[in-house]
Amino acid sequence: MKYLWRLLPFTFIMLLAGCGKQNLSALDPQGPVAETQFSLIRLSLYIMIFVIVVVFAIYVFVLIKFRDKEDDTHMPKQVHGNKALEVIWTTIPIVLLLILAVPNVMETFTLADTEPTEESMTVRVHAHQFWWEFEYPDYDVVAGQDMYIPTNTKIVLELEASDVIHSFWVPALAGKQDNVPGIMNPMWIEAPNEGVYMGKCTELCGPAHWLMDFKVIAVDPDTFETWAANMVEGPEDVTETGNEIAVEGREIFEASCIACHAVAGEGGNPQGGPALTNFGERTVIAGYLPWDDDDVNLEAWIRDPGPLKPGNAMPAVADLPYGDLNDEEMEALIAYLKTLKVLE
Ligand code: HEC
Ligand SMILES: [Cu+2]
Repeated sequence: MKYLWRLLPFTFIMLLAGCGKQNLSALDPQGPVAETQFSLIRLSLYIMIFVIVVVFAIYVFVLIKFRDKEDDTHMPKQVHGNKALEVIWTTIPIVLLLILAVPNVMETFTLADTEPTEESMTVRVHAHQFWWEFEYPDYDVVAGQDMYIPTNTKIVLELEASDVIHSFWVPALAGKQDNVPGIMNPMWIEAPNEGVYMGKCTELCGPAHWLMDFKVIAVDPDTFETWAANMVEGPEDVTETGNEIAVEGREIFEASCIACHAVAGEGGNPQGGPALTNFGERTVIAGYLPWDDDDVNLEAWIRDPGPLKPGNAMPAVADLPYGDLNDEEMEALIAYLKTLKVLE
């Protein structure tokens, strides 16, 4: 007890951590889905608070009024049934449940309306141990880790999983829903403002489950169209930009990486690992590792991703066809990865 105050600074840190605009809170809902869900949470909370206040008020009143007094005979007045009371305490809960039920049922239909329309856009969300793949069937685009969406557009998500059960959660945009192998679970989101909405896997799916983060990046519809078109087209060809080091890097990439990583325009296999078409625009590596200016984390990831994200499916570079990389080769490969951009 004496040392409990030492925990105080941590409490403050935790409070402060909640302050930055991270878009990671269901209590700061954005868009129609999260706002509806939050209003239902609030409604049930208010009803519960009302019940607790009334029950406790009666409880305290009874405690005081009927407490043991000195001149008491210890035998309160005996009553047998009271119709009025019975009616009251049956009716009040029924009314409260109705107040709770009617908006819940109505909103459930709105939230479950995942039928694609003229205005909506569909994204298939494939969850893998331990990364996310976003497929845009209307655009023929496959993207890894970052899900770009246009603002103020209904996005119908078709959740799927390729190995075990995962769960898709972008707290500021919508409640969580499971990605189950062999089953397509639909849901929808809509982002009112441009910005980054943080997402997490919320189903224990293996050793690196806790690092299975992703982003929803909402951009204005015009930017989205540019993005989608360029994601099909692929990034600028490095041989045309005269970036000699990157050209060298691309050779290593084609020898060792393309078997699992797709780059539009280059080919490759998007099933083995995240598509890297726009990797140069990521701010983190593998969902969580900050991409620092000196590329320390990126180099560490390529050299040996195992310890950084336990159980992930990417081999160490030394075990790939091109073999281990010396510093220059690593620099070339990273220079190439940095050219993989489709916006700007
Ligand atoms: C056997 C398949 C495989 C090969 C070969 C492979 N990777 Fe990967 N890579 C993966 C998988 C799977 C992931 C996702 C890991 C995770 O986050 O769980 C990944 C993730 C990455 C990421 C992070 C992507 C992101 O969106 O943040 C980078 C960068 C990367 N790999 C680079 C490379 C490079 C460079 C090579 C070649 C030297 C390579 N990979 C070879 C499977 C592979
Ligand atoms: Cu997961």
